Amino acid sequence: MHYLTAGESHGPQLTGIIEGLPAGLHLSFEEINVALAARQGGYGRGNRMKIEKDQVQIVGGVRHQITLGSPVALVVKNRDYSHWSEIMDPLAQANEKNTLRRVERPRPGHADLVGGMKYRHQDLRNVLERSSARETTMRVAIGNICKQLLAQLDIKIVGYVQSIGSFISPDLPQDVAEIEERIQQNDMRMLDNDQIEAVHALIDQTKREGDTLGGQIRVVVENVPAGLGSYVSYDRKLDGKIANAVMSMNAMKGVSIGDGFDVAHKPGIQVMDEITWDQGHGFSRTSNHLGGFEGGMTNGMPLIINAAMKPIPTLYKALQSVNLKTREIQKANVERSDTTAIVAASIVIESIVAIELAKEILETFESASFDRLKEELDRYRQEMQAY
Ligand code: EPS
Repeated sequence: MHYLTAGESHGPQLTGIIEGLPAGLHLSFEEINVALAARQGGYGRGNRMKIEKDQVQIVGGVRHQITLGSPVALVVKNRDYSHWSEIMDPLAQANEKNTLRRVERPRPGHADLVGGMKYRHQDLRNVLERSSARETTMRVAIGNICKQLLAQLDIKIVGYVQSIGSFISPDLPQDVAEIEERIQQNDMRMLDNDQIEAVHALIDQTKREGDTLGGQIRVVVENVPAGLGSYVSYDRKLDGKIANAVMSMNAMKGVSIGDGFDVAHKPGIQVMDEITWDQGHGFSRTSNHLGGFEGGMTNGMPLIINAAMKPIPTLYKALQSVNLKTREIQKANVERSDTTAIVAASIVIESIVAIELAKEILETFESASFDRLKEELDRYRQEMQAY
């Protein structure tokens, strides 16, 4: 399975095509729209999210809510395009009026400057329109389809906010249902409700200062069969593929598995997960420091993937930049933005991990028909248990 997205932040629409989904998969479009709404939410988002009401349209590959095995084509319209239709018109020739909102003072930390240098753009709007995290809308739609596929194979996944500023979730539950219940009780997708008021205050204060915040995200996946991915070649290691995909999300600066960077300063006895066996489950581990991966393969324990997001680079209190035309030192362009998009990012990273897992499963097992895929996976699970 592979996919492609296209579309600019203030262009007419976002478009996605997924190739390689099995036929016979039942899809709920309501569920995709719920995920899109969740991506728009969270405390600390800016005004763009008040304009948009993201809804997916399916324009290929599905009939009567069931996939056909042909490419699935998706569209999400940008409502904001009505305000930008002249400036973003794909067909009109450039003139004085439709080039008014030029961006010439690149924002430090954004793709603006290097994107302009690489693609020879003098108006950096040509970079920011595509490098904007608006693109992740389509990845959430595609990710939710993959999440539905995984759910129908009894694999559950959830992404949540592990930390923002100095507020860190105290414990590490690995039970997806428990995590879901706890994060639905607040608008930060955090485990600990008691912290939320203080987190809101931090975001409000940061906004007043014209500044932004990043944070950490954790994704937990439950009931993944052992043996996905492979140790035999570097490019078949599933933890590597997931890390690559997580880093493809805007603003991610770190990715780790299980105890992550902490393993570097712990002795081996505290890091390895001891092996146990029982008749009902077969082999398992007594702990999960390694986050469900050994030798680049899933080991049957829950997957734990962590991601570190840098603060959004668009600052209302602009940092130093250089004007592309005059070469004068000036403040960077100020574009409308969010104080933090960490909640949105937790949905996006969850989606990205779902996509990578779905890809791996569809590559490992026969995948023309969803029912046959399920039968094969069930047989494989039995074999793993009996080993
Ligand atoms: C985003 C849409 C964008 C930003 C944000 C994420 O909308 P606009 O640029 O119209 O305000 O809110 O993108 C950025 C912060 C960025 O630097 O690109 C979205 O849909 O998630």
